Amino acid sequence: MKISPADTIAAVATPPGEGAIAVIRISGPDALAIGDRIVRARGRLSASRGYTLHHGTVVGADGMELDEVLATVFRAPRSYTGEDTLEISCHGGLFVTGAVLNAALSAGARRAEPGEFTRRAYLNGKMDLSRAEAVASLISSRSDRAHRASLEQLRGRLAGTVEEIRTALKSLCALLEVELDFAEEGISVIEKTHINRKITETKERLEHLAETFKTGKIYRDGVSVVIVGPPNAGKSSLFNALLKDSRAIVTPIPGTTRDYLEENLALKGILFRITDTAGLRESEDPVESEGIARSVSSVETADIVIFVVEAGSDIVQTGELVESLPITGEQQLILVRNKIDLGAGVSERLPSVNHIEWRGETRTEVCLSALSGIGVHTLAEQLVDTVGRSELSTHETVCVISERHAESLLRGARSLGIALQSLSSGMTNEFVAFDIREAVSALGEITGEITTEEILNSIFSEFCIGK
Ligand SMILES: Nc1nc2c(ncn2[C@@H]2O[C@H](COP(=O)(O)OP(=O)(O)OP(=O)(O)O)[C@@H](O)[C@H]2O)c(=O)[nH]1
Ligand SMILES: [Mg+2]
Repeated sequence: MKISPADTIAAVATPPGEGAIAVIRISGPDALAIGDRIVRARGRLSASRGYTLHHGTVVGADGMELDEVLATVFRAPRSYTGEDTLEISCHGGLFVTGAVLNAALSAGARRAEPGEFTRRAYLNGKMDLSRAEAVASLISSRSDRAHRASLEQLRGRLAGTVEEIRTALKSLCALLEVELDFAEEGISVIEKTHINRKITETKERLEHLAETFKTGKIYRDGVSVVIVGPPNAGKSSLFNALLKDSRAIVTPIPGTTRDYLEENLALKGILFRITDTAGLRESEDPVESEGIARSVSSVETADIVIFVVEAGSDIVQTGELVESLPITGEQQLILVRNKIDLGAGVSERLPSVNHIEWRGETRTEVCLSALSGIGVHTLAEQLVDTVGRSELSTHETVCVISERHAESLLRGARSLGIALQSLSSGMTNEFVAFDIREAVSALGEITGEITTEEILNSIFSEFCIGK
């Protein structure tokens, strides 16, 4: 995508579909002149002050009236993009928004590319890169935590922390370089141990910050939970009970669920993506076999696996079935003993949560009844707890929600690791300063002090059009 500051871009900024209003955004040097051409209002928009609202009628290229609108004038640099901008609020219908956009295009605007408004905001210094990215993650937030983490980033929390670290590293470099001037005279300006401590502390801080991405990823993408187990164990009943909706088909016939079903569930501000799967058994039926293969592969990508069996079922057989699944040490396994209302040998297991030793690991076992609802709430609490345990107990208030940022932080930490090696092997300050500068530039990629066209293209192509 080429940016030419000389051109003016336009797009529908609201989602497609019917709504009370829709907004068409026009930004660039000709935005207000284009406004004059297409909006018949009391005065000329191009002669109006910024932050003014104008009632008018939009006319198409053929002079046909299209809609009655409200147009907001923003004057550079006081707009989202930093350029002259016109936002036209028209009636929210697919046809009418398309017609108003077309009027703007025929009057001289160019159709905006995805994320181009925000890209211009970044290029015009209205926001740093990490805040521009926060705009995209705020829009795609599906849970309270994701929303809060994005908002913090939008408010510059991450950028502030990163800038603070960069500044400290830059002064450290300056110190090292000053000392270099004195070195010939044999004068030492700073203690080597001081430098060592500073670099070590910063390296650890960067690693901690990068670690917060584990939590940030959970906030952003949600937690994937898959419900598996033998046929008829009550997986679909449990899925429905968790969602409080009869979403999946439940029957007494084993092999009812064939394909997997996925639904979102928000618990304590965290998004859980829950999947119900086909019961695991040997099957001759090609349709069922395909369903079972899908159940097994959905286990591979899950964060939490809920393994459901009937309460009275054989422990050894259950163990063997669990062992046959591709569950890794990274994943959490919760064993559910369902149908406790039938009272099949589980009375001693009530109340509902137990911690059991299984092949050297402590696993959680929840006894419940998906049919009556007893213990379902306890399982939901266990899901939230499981995530809580993997949430980090660092002192960092910043939570990194972008993989790109986590990678830059780690790259910075690695360069500082090399700087420490250079220091301990007695290399001259020049070498140490060089490694620190590498860290400074890795961090600069987060805020966009240092960028390449490639980085910008990959970031802004993720945006929707009109943003
Ligand atoms: N008594 C009792 N019956 C239950 C309970 N949970 C499920 N059932 C019954 O068990 C049968 C099977 O339930 P499903 O939820 O379809 O089981 P499933 O594990 O999804 O089965 P497949 O999709 O065939 O693998 C149905 O008749 C349910 O009503 C429970 O807690 N108590
Ligand atoms: Mg089922």
